[in-house]
Amino acid sequence: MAANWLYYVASFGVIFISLVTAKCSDCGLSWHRTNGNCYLMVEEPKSFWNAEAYCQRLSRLGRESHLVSIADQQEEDAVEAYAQLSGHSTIWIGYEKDPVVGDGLVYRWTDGSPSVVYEAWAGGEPSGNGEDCGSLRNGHQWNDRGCDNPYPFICEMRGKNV
Ligand SMILES: [Ca+2]
Ligand SMILES: [Ca+2]
Repeated sequence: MAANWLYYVASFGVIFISLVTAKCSDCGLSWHRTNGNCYLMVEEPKSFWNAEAYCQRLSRLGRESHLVSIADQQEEDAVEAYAQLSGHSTIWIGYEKDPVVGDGLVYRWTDGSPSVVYEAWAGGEPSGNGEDCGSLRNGHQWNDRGCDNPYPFICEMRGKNV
């Protein structure tokens, strides 16, 4: 009886892991998978909007791709760890000054995620003054930069059920 019980628990574990793995297996081999989302570091520097357009072109059936959005500390930690592998001093993230709100330094995510819920600006940032697009500075903490500047960037493909 105890052996049967163990067998069922083990089977469930294998099925569960298979489902979690399958959820991200259609991102593509070069994507970095964590917490049900997939991230892709693109080394070729592009302006903010060219970077966002590049990420959108990587969308797959039912899975939108955009510049990375950072929803909470857990995702911040995951994205920082991934970003630091590349060693770039500035990397675009998908956070842009909300043109509807104007000059109020209110930001929004390009993928439509709820904004202003979680932010990790460096001290004194966002500085504004024509810097309207968000970046990761030295792999951690955020800094607004001029959107036309070309930087490497991280795309995110969200999980199917997110
Ligand atoms: Ca995200
Ligand atoms: Ca700034």
